[in-house]
Amino acid sequence: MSKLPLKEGRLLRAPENFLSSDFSAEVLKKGFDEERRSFLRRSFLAASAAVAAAGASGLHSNQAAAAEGEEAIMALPAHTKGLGQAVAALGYGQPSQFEKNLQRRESPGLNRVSAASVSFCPLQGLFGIITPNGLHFERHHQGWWDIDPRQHRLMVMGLVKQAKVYTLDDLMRFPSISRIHFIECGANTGMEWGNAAVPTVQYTHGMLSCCEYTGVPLKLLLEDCGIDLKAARYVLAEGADGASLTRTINIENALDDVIVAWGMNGEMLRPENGYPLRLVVPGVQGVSWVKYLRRIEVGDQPWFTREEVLHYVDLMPDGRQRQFTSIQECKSVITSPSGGQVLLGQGTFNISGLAWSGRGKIRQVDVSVDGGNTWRNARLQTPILDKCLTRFNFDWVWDGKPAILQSRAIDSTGYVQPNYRQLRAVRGSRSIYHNNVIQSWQIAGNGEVFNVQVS
Ligand SMILES: Nc1nc2c(c(=O)[nH]1)N[C@H]1C(S)=C(S)[C@@H](COP(=O)(O)O)O[C@H]1N2
Ligand SMILES: [Mo]
Repeated sequence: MSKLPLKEGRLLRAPENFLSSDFSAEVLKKGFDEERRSFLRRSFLAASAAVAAAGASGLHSNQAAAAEGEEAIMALPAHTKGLGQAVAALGYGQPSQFEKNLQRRESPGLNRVSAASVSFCPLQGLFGIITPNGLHFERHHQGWWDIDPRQHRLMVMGLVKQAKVYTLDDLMRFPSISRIHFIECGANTGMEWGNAAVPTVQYTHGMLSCCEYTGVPLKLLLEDCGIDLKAARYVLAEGADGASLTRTINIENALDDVIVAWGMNGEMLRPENGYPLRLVVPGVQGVSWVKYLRRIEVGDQPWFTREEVLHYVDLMPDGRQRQFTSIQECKSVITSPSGGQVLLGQGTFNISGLAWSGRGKIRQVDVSVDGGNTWRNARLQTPILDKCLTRFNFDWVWDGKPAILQSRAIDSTGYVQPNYRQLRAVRGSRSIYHNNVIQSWQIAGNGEVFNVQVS
C-alpha cells in the first residue's frame, strides 16, 4: 500500500475542493475550503459539547447539538426579523454564496494544452444521481463555442436513400424522448494506473456526470432519410468545432438508444456541453458523445479517424493496442467520505457513493471498511436505471481507528468490478484509459482521508 506521493503539507491541508491551477502559498496557508470546513468544525464542537453535557452515548449522539443552550437556535438572527430581497432581479438563479467553492476544476496533475481543456466534476459535493448543469465535467480537444442555433445544421448522409440537412426547428418536430444516462470520459481515473496520483474524488473520478437528456432518437432520423439497413454497419458522428471530432459508432447502438439531444436537465444544452446539439451514446465512453453535432454519415466499415486511432486505445501488457473499446465497464466509487475530507470525530457516518455500468443496470454494491477483507451490501437508492448512475448508501460507525473504505459494484450481466490485482493481470499498468478499478480511501486516526492503492 502506498500513500499519495504529493509534496508534504499539500495533502494534509487539502480540503475537499481546492484551486489546482493556482496552488499558491496563500491558498495553502488559508486552507482553501475554509468556510465549509470551519462550518463543519463549529457544528462538531457544538455537538461534542452537547454530548459531554448530556453524558449521552449511542448512535446519533455526536450528530446534533442538544437544544438547550444552543446559541444559534435560541437567538433570532437578523433574517428572521427583516424584509427579504425580491427574487426577480436575480435573473437566472445561482447557487448560494456559501457554496461558491463547489466548482468544476482542472486537475493538479494535468497541464492545459492550448485550447484543449478538461475540468472535473466535484462529485464529493453532489447528492443523488443528477449533475447540475453548471458542475458538469467538460472535455474539449479544441476549446468550446457558443454556436448560434439558427445557423446550426445537421446533415445525415451516406448509405441512405436521401441525404438531408436539418435545422434545430426541424429536429424539434420529431417525437422527442427524455432519458437519464451517465457520461464518463474513457480517460477517467486514467492517472491512477501506476499509483495513487491525485488527492480527491473530483480528480480520480470527476470526468463523470449524469443528466436527463432530451432529443430525438437517432433511429428516427436514419429512417427519415431511408437508411439502407442491409448495407449499414456503422455511423460516423462529426462535431462542428476545430477538433473536427469524429467517431465511428456501431449500427446496433445507433439504432438502439442513441439520442440526438438538445436538452440537458430540462433546459437547452450548455455551450460547454455541445449547445445546440450533441450525440448521447448511452454506456459508451464520452468521446463518442460528439458535441456541436453537425454530421452523421452511414457506412459499411469503421472510418479509423484520427481520434479513434490515436486516442482512447488501450496499451495491453503484450504491447498491442486495443481499439474501439467503447463500453464503459461497471465501476463505483465512494464520494463521501473521500480523499481530502476530514471525519469530525468518532460515531456514525453515512458512507455514500455512485455506481454505474455501460452494459445495463447496477444489481449490487458491496462496501468494505477494512481494505477488502470483508464486504457487506450497501443500500441501492431508486431509481436504478440502465446506463445511469445509481446512488448507494451504507451505515458506518467509526471507532476512531485507521480504516480503508472501498466499494465494489456488480452489474445486471453479473460482471464484478475488479481490484488492482485483477485489473493489472489483464490490462497491465501502462494504460491510460478504461480504468474501472475498486477505489480505496484510507481514514487516518485523526479523521483525514487519503487516496491509497491496495493490491
Ligand atoms: N465536438 C466535440 N465533441 C466532443 C469533444 C470535443 O472535443 N469536441 N470531446 C469529447 C470527449 S473526449 C468527451 S469525454 C465528452 C465530454 O463531454 P462534456 O464536455 O459534455 O462533459 O465530449 C466528447 N465530445
Ligand atoms: Mo474523453
